[in-house]
Amino acid sequence: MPAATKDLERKIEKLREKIRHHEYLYYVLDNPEISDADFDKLMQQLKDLETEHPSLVMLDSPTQRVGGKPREGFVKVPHSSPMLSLDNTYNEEELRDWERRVHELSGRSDVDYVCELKLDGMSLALVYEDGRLVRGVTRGDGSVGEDVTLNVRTVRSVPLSIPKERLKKAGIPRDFEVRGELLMPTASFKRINEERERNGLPTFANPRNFTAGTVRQLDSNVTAERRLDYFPYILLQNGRTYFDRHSKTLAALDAAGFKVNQNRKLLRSMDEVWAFIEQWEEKRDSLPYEIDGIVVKVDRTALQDELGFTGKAPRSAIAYKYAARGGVTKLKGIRWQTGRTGKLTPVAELEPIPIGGTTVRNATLHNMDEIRRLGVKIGDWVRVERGGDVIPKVVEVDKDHPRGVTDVEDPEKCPVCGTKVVRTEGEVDYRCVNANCPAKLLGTILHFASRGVMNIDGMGESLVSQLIDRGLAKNVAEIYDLTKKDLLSLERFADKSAQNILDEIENSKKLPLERVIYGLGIRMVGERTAQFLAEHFGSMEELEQAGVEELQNVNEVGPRIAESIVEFFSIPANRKLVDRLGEAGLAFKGKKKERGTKLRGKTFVLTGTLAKHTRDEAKKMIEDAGGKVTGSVSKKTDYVVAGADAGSKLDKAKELGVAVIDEKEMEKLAGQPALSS
Ligand code: 0OX
Repeated sequence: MPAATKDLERKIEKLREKIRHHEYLYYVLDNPEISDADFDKLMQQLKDLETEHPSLVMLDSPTQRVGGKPREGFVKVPHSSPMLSLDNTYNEEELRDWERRVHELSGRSDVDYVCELKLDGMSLALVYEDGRLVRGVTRGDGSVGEDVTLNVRTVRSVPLSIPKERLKKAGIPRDFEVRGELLMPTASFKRINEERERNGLPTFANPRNFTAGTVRQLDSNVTAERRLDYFPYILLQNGRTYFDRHSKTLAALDAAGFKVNQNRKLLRSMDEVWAFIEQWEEKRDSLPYEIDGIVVKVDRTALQDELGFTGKAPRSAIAYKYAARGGVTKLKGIRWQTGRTGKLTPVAELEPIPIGGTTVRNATLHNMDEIRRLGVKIGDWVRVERGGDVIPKVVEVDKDHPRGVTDVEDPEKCPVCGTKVVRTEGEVDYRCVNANCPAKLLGTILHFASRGVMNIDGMGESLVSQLIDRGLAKNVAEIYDLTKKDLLSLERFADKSAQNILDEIENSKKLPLERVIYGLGIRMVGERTAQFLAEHFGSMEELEQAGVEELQNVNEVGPRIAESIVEFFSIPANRKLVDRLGEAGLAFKGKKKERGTKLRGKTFVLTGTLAKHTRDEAKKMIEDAGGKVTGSVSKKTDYVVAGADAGSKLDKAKELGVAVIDEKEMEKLAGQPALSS
């Protein structure tokens, strides 16, 4: 190898190390030392170098987290040793019984324990060979799991490789396996679920289900966006525990750069264990993820081996489950609630019940299908649960109580405006189709003001309802006409709180064009689409005037979204509203992202593994040249770019007679100099 290449290789590897270090500070330690912008700059430098020198791209490069070969399904993989589960206890007595058995079976009474939080996620094994992540496998049935490596690679707290020296220092062999918990932090869960709700997509009941759905996504781009996190607690070599104490395992994983949960403790008696359990029951709401209990583990590996297993669980560990924050209460009735998009949601009206420190009077029942699935009738006693921040929900009918007799009826009219509701063929939800329904107005203003949109902190349901009732907010633009006097006339407003809201409103004017577009609440225009629209058109005026054809040149905008946008701007009241927002001084100009025109109007589908580019890079290349990349092949597809192991999309292209090209031809079409491999 020429010396120049060697130098370059060293330079690239040094840059990768630097990026890995900052990823570690950010995603594992939660303590970044540089700004996001500076981090992005480093990443861009690396991407540029790798694009220039594709032969030097390595699988463990920080640029390679997303992408790779899409699979039609997930391959089954046997575990190196059974992936065990935990037995549960529900009160102090059961826990003390467990301790007694440990003492009896081991013949010792001086047992050390490690307490860990019981994270409410899903267990996942990661296999490393020569310090590199080679496989991520779900628990499955405990003996055989599913290979979800491509998705696991997108989890930023999972190291793709660990330097030799670091492993050595941590005392970990080069080939090893870790097992731990994959989870979705509550904030991501809330944000993504709310966005799905706003865009009319089905929502997930809790972060655990969302995690399971996310790790089994066929498109790793989706997994990457959902920001999962991973906390390991087991270290194996050839299927066996490596260290002689569990506390050493956790310390070693920590030292190797894994995100080991810090809320753990080595304890020397069951009284100390009990104190730990009680302490965390109080504090569980302050955590950024959900826990459902505490896991108590015997520290010494030799003692663990001696204790053995019962069925699928080790006798050396036990879960103490906190009572689910829920309870059983009577369902007094059901009322329908109209949201921003006109969707009607059934809300259970309950006999008030205290759950986790608040009194719960209402809980969601999602939709009519869920009501049928639960078989719930008015007058039933139902079990209601609530997770950390999540809306309480009815989870089952308690059949030990006398059953209710009144069936839940499908809604006929919008509960707010009285308009007859409609249900489109094949859809689960009923909708109010009255454009002027006040419930839609409430939802629209709440969406507009919410975090991630116009960020008007303090503008919640109670304030917005009052504004609507008093005729002070007949549309979102009128927020910008509010005066201090208006606010002082409302309940619970004093000079200071009124001024705070006015300051928040003023600050929202500084937010960029994409936020304003998102805030308009156009159906099917979520955060990402709003961003692409802002980049494509560069101004509200241009967006307003765009036709269905032009709109479809925007990244990820298809005919349905394009029509929804055109329809929105065709309504005179909406145009007037937009004008008023402009007059109020909101950002109507953005930065057009200059894109080439070579591939304008051309639609591409990528399939298989490309040799020189990641999927993201190929997509960017096509988009930068004005083309569009979509996920499925249809008659409208102009080109299918096929890499190695292309699957059903390639077959479909052939069937429809769509042009199939390779990576080199794609580069040529996009006007890129063909890179040599
Ligand atoms: C958790 C968790 C789960 C696994 C089988 C034997 C020990 N959900 O946080 N399991 C374990 O360990 C078990 N530890 C945990 N912290």
